[in-house]
Amino acid sequence: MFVIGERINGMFSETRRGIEERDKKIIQNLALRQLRAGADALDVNVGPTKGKAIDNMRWLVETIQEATDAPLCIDTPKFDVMRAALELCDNPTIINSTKASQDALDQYVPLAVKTSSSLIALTIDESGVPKDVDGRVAMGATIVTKAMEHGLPMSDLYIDPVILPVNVAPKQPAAVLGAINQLKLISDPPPNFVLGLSNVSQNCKERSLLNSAYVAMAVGAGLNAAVMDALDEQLMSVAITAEVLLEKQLYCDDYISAYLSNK
Ligand code: THG
Repeated sequence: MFVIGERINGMFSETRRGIEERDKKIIQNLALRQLRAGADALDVNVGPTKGKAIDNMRWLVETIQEATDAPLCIDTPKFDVMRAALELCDNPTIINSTKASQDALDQYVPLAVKTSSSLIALTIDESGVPKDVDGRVAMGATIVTKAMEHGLPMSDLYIDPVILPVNVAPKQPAAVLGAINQLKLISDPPPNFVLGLSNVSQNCKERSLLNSAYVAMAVGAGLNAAVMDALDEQLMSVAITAEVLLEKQLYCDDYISAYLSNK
């Protein structure tokens, strides 16, 4: 499982304060704690911070890169902010994200190819998030076709079938799993599959339990990456265990520590 730590996001009050007060220690500590807990990459999202998004994003990228050379996952819906961040990134980078409309794909897929970045593409277009499996599969097919057209290898493409909170959209968790199952079959080799896992439990009680149960189900459907809370030990252990049970990782008596120390 490719774990993208979610904590460097202005949605969290501690991170927001770090960005607004230009407090490098807060951000660098969050970066290192997530990597120590098993994150492979770090999501970088300015969220609802004061100031210009482009300045905040540039500062975040530079601040994190002073502390680590882990891959960054630049999380912004704004193309100019994305381009500015990619210019500063020294290491392999993930573009998070593009929508599945033709115009957006024609902008973002060439940007990924030109900058040798991976690309997360959401199954969202002008009409929003599809309500069912079929809508997601149709958009996933559009994304794969565009990636092939522009020469982006499937190993660099991550399809995100967009999970919504279970308390307001109770049919969506199952629809997302159905979409991953079907989309795995449309291309050989298949692309990667990613989710913003914590979305599923937003504004719910028992967040860790919901996230943990869902990650096990999603890994079973074919999920191989997630923007997730790497600092939640139970969640990380369940994700690793799900992979052991599908023989994506080898079992040994100490498989959790073996997995984490192999990072
Ligand atoms: N897909 C992709 N990227 C994404 C998402 C996605 N990036 C952003 C988001 N969705 C995933 N990251 C988060 C980060 C935080 C929360 C949810 C998803 C979250 N935050 C607390 C809340 O809203 O309750 C913040 C409050 C706090 O603790 O301070 O839940 O879907 N590709």
